[in-house]
Amino acid sequence: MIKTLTYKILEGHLLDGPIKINSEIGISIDHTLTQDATGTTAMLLFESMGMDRVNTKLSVSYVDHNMSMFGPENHNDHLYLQSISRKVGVYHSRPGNGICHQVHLERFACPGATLLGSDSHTPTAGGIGSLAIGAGGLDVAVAMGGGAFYLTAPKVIGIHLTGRLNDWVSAKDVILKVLSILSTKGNVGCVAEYWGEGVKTLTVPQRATITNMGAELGVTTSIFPSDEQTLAFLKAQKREDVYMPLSAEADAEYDRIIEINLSELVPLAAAPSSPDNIKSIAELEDEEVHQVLIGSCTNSSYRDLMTVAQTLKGHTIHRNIELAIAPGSRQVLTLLARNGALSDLIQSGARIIESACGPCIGQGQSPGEGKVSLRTFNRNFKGRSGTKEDLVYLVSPEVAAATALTGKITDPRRLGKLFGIDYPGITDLTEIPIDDGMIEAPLDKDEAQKAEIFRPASIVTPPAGEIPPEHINGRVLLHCGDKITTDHIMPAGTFLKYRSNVPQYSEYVFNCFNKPGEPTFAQKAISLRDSGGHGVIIAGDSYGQGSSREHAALCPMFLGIKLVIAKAIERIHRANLVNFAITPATFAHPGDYDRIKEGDQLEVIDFREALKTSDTFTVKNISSGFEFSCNLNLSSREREILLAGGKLNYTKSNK
Ligand code: MIC
Ligand code: SF4
Repeated sequence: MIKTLTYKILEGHLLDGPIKINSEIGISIDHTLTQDATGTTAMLLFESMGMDRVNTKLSVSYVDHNMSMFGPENHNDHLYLQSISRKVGVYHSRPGNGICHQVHLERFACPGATLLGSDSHTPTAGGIGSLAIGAGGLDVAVAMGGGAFYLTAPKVIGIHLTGRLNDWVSAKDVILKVLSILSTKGNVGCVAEYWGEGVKTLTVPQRATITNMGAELGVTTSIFPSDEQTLAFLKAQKREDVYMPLSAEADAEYDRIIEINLSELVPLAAAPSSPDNIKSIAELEDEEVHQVLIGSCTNSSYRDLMTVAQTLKGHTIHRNIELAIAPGSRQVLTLLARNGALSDLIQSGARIIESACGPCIGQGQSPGEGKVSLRTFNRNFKGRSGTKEDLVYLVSPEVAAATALTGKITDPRRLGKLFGIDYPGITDLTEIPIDDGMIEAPLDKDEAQKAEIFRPASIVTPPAGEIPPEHINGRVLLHCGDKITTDHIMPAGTFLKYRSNVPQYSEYVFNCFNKPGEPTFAQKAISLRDSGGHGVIIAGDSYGQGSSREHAALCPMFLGIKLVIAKAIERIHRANLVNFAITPATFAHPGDYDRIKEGDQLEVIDFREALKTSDTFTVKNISSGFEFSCNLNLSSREREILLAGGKLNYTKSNK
């Protein structure tokens, strides 16, 4: 077989094989990344496994998500993370230093390395040629301890790039184009690998925009070769020592090839409320907009923000628009401050917010109801902005800047005619003053022994899982449709501050489905759990897409959910369910989904026995008197984890 770049890196890291498409493999992890919203739990689980020192080449903890600090919880988390990082050997990027993926790309990511991160946009580092994968915090904790990471040996989709982007067309338009072809569904177990002449025309930050939002495809990761562009980026970051050229073998065998001619792309948008609802800006022009937000781990590079600054320079934003900018890293913000671009942005009327995730995770800047918000972010799931009925479009920085000036969705290619604005044509800097003062190195082993971990009362050790019941005595607590995201299961935004307290956070499970005056999902689940019943979730396609947050499994586990039956379940969430002893199953006949209602009593006899050996089990719907069959697509390792009552118990007993 002629090798893809993905398989070259996988083979170089193989611990448990053999590599055969669709079979489970274990790989070694060189680097890990955690952020505060998932990292506190990851670190607590690391401790619960009895670990006291990381066993990777590099582990970094970032504080970038929970930054609003209403109440003491967020600050407590920050201090816990700082203290445990120092002790267990993890670098700690302090609040203010920037968004994990942007900072990791700038300061740590290496071509050819494997990176596992407790955040679904970890594949950003694929822009530099890392094999970078998002996972639940428990999987990352195991990798921090030196354990293998298990994944399905992927199919590789080769995305062949030719041509060169035209002025005002952006890397964001490339990934939006890919999303229009592949959609957010049906790509589980695939990697998107970019190759071809067009690759050479894209800088590392542009590539990182593409691999970042590759997460929305539902692929395991996305990756670019490492070449002259990679070397130039690393030189500017004074890290050329980690450079190595990397590419697929000539005529590598891809499972599918997608052709994209960069020269033919036009400005695009993901319309409300899915990242694959792609429209051309030309189709949307003249739609009134009230908010423009620029930043996030997708579009925070120097080039992106300089392009915005140059476009807005000397103009005031339209009277209908509120514009806010969250630069992705302290490095980028400092560069803008030093060269005067920050003052151009401020002059134009932009509100500068801190270098963090901010509004991307619903921490402020929620739009008014029915008011269109244009964002350079990567997700526009309904309600993620903090406004229930929001209308969020995802666009490039170029479209965002043009729209900020006109108050209507605007094709930036018209800016010359409208305002006499020329294409800024920003290029990356070849030399950057480096300052890692906000990245704290861990203590050495001896000093670490004496160091204390900060343990405030707001941080509660997550509960361990239970062995699955012998028989399921279940009730359907929720019957939900397609594309239920982990944001629907476990909301972030203002609830983020409860991430370190599972019992408290669990009160908000499926909050978006709760109706005023009726018992909440959590209340129904707890009363069922306490009366000895087992909660069951029935779902459609792409269940659990989006974020890697393991709380979307951990909190339902706490509420007594034992089984999820869906038409299809997304990769990271499925792994999280197994890790927390909730069995993920799929309908053998997807049509059975329509025959089940909320409140139905379901029974599975010999459920535990089925988990041991069988690939299917039969569910009896007592309420309507029919039986249906479910598939269990479990590896033998996953069976063992489920039967042990989750990965924490499994890892402890296998130490
Ligand atoms: C997101 O973009 O949804 C997040 C917040 O970064 C999550 C992680 C989390 O929920 O903490 C992700 O993408 O994994
Ligand atoms: Fe942060 Fe948004 Fe990126 Fe998630 S997608 S890491 S919330 S900036």
